[in-house]
Amino acid sequence: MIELWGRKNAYNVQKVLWILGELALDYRHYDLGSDTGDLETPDFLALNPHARIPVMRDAGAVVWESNTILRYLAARYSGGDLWRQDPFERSLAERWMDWELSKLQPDFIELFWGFFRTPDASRNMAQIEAAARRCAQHFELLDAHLQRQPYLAGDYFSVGDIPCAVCLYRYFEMGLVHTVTRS
Ligand SMILES: N[C@@H](CCC(=O)N[C@@H](CS)C(=O)NCC(=O)O)C(=O)O
Repeated sequence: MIELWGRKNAYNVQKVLWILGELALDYRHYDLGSDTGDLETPDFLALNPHARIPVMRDAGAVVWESNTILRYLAARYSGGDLWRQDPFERSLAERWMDWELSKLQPDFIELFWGFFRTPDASRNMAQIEAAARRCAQHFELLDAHLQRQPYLAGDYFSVGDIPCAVCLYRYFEMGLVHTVTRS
């Protein structure tokens, strides 16, 4: 049985919850993280020395880093649907995962933490607005790409769509688009 460690409201855990649902896989979930100290225990550090969630274990094999977990699950369980065998085709999905991790997510997390996780009085609005502008540029780029094709890798849903889509889900569902970028 697959096991997943990480609180459900964590950005990177949501990526893994999505693919587990997408592939209709059974799993056991341990809801932990967020300043409770439970990522610092010897048991958890033995799973992930970086003290971060998500962590997944499948038949004794431990995997951490959300996008790596996505690739693992897609490669192992999607029968080639979400993660293609051909290296070039696979790269069409994977480049968006790397882009999300290195470009989109840092700016989005700055926006999210600066706005939602910071009390009103302590918010640095100039910094928040700068992060919002950078996010808007990233989203315009995504939008332009998706004008040409329905999914990031082409005409099929792939593992490459999940990280960016989790970000977009948060952006729209949490009201950031109205509260920050249009204020
Ligand atoms: N690059 C890592 C980042 C992992 C990460 O920073 N996870 C956050 C949650 S999104 C975390 O562990 N936060 C500490 C906590 O929740 O206590 C990944 O994609 O898995």
